[in-house]
Amino acid sequence: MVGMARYFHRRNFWKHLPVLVAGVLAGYLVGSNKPTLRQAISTDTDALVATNATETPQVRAAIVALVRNSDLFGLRLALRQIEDRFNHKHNYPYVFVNDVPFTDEFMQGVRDLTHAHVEFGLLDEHSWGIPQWIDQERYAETKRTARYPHAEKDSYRKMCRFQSGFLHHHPLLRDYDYYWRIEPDVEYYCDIDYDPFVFMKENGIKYGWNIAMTEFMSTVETLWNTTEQFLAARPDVVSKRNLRRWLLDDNGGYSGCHFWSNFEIVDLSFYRSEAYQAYFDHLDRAGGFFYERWGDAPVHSIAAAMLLDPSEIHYFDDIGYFHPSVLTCPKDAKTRGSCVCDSERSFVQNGYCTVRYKQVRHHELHPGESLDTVHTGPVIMAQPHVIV
Ligand SMILES: Nc1nc2c(ncn2[C@@H]2O[C@H](COP(=O)(O)OP(=O)(O)OP(=O)(O)O)[C@@H](O)[C@H]2O)c(=O)[nH]1
Ligand SMILES: [Mg+2]
Repeated sequence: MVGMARYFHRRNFWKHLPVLVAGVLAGYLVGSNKPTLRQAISTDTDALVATNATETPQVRAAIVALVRNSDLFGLRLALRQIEDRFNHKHNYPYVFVNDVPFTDEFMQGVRDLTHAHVEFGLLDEHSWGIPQWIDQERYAETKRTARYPHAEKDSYRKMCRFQSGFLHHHPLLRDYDYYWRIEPDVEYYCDIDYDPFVFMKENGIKYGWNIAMTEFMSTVETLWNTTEQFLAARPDVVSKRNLRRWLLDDNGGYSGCHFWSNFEIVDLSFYRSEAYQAYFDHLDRAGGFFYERWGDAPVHSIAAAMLLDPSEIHYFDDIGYFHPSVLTCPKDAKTRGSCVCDSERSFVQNGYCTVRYKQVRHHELHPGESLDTVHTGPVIMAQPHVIV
């Protein structure tokens, strides 16, 4: 509303009035109040309901991040883009949470970039601590000897555990049915001219992703075994149709394939379900968030793959996106449309986990994409993921 009032006060409004009237009239004549077909380049080919962008939130949803005060600049970069590419049309609220109080500078710096409602929250010790059943000596030994990114950090492990099991229960998220996760320094390369929340709701989609790749296997050495114990103990929660085949390699071992959770759009009823909670509790008790360095991305992904029907999972391959070191970009977007990215620079789109996902879901493969030709070795990452 604030934006609208400003617009009316600008001289531009009067200049554009004839065009606006003509547009409204034309829209009325062609029946623009009916849903129009979504202009998507998506190859996720399940039968999907068309959706329309709207000016006010249609779904109880929020854009959410766990962040540090020191992330202000990176978050402002990300926020500017998500506002320009999507949220200025919708005004979905933002929720930011932190393990220490946000500074006034941080809160102001975020609020300066949006008209949407913004809330800032603090975590409790229960959701951010190291549980009392963790053997401190064993954990210290892991931190001392492990050789993978963030191996020595308590905070990174607490972050992964929090995002796996607690973020969706935060009191500030209580009134929301969906969230869209963002992170500092991510970029959005294309206009998003439909509402992914409405799209998910209308199509019964519970988990939306757009980057898939393999995990550093030394961070998840026992994750799959621990999962299998759970699945054996709780066959009642395993989806009859599931993406188990995507999680396993040709030898039946854990492939490490996972959806990157720095971008995920989720129907929170999934994470708040008894099945997901039981899975998280089982993992948490096993201690792998600390004895290894289980990430929220593989945890969310295994849960989505095993507890949801594949039709409840959607690949948002029409959303051009970058998280430091990895990008994804709609095919052929380099020279047309609103995107400013080049899919040829994306190694994940033709990567093993994406192609295998499409194969398992029986998606049409693009020319040149086949499991015989994709890169199957460990993921090659830029700094800071170089292991010394
Ligand atoms: N409040 C708070 N947020 C954190 C902490 N550690 C990480 N985060 C946030 O959690 C999210 C993920 O952290 P990142 O450091 O980006 O983790 P990552 O993307 O797996 O790793 P990088 O590739 O190194 O960026 C980001 O939004 C961070 O701001 C922490 O100790 N406190
Ligand atoms: Mg990150």
